[in-house]
Amino acid sequence: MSERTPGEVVESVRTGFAERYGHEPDGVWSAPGRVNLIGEHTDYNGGLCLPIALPHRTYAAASRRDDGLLRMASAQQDGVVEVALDEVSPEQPGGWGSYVAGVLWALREEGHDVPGLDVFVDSTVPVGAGLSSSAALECSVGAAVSDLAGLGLLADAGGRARLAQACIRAENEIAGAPTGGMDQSAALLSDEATALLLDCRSWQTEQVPFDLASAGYALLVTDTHAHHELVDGQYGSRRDSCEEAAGILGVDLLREVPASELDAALEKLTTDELRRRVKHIVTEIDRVEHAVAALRGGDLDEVGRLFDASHVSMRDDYEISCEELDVATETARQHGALGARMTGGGFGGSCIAIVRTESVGEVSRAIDAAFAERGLTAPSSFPVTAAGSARRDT
Ligand code: GAF
Repeated sequence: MSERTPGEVVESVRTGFAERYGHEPDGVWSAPGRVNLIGEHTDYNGGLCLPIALPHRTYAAASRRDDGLLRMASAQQDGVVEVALDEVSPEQPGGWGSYVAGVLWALREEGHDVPGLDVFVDSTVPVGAGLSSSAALECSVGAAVSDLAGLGLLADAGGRARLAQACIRAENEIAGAPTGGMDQSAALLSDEATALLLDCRSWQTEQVPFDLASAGYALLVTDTHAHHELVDGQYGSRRDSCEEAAGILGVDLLREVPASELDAALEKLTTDELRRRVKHIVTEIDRVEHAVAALRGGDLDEVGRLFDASHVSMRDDYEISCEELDVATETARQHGALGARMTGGGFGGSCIAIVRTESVGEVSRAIDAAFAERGLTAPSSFPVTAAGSARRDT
């Protein structure tokens, strides 16, 4: 986990830019990673989710070019990747550059006049940890393009929502990851000390107060360091199952199945697997509504119970957990967490737990010990608070 301050990363990204390109950047923009409090795999079903933005951010130093060329470099990658904006496609430039180039491509597809760019990025969001490093990259670049092309998309929630949609298209259509939009929305629309209640059917948002510290609690994130890769087929196969089930049930999106009609819907499905997948989605959307009510009512015990129920649903019905996530969440509970659940796409990545502030060290050490006992790679645990969204830094 990087301990660099935002000011240090802004400085280092400016220096890295100047070293690569031989001139100063026009500015530096940044966007956060996220953890989702609850509402997993609901976004592509038009459902509800409740992410917070992390203090960890990706920073993009950028300057305009007038020749339609995009050049990209990163503190975390070797070399400079180049592509002409007219040639951006799912094959070009490929690799990490697709997440950058895809954003410029998508904004052009939306009819915006987007110039070429020199970009240098650096990040404090752990990569492959399920903390949304891809969306942080897309949205930091999207913020830079919006300002440098004079699009004004950062000025209000409507513009930010349009920029989020462009970043979602970049990820789906150029980077080839069939994700659902929660992460880009979190990176662009979150506020400090609040969680973002996101309705992924209407794309309406509401801010829900999220300040565990004043109640004596902390949100502990554990990066299990277990493999997490969204383009490896498992995520897509869950999405396919949901679309298949929606087809059988005669709805466009599983969001249209109310929790009160779940049993009747399950009877219509043809396989146990489809029944389990639908059960997770319908109950998870319901849990988001209850979690929002519990947070608004200051009932953290209930939020913890909902975290636990969500984890069980993802482990047993959606089948996206793994040994590391189960061990970390179970250990956190045994050491007094009000609740714990995996967060993000699953199959590795991170989990979250609500723990008493004074127990953060004890719970982290207990998780380390449980991993060591089982011969699992050592995890990293760290408390987080809800941070702000994409912005211009200099
Ligand atoms: C990943 C995806 F990118 C999101 O769209 C969402 O589906 C999430 O997994 C699961 O809730 O982060």
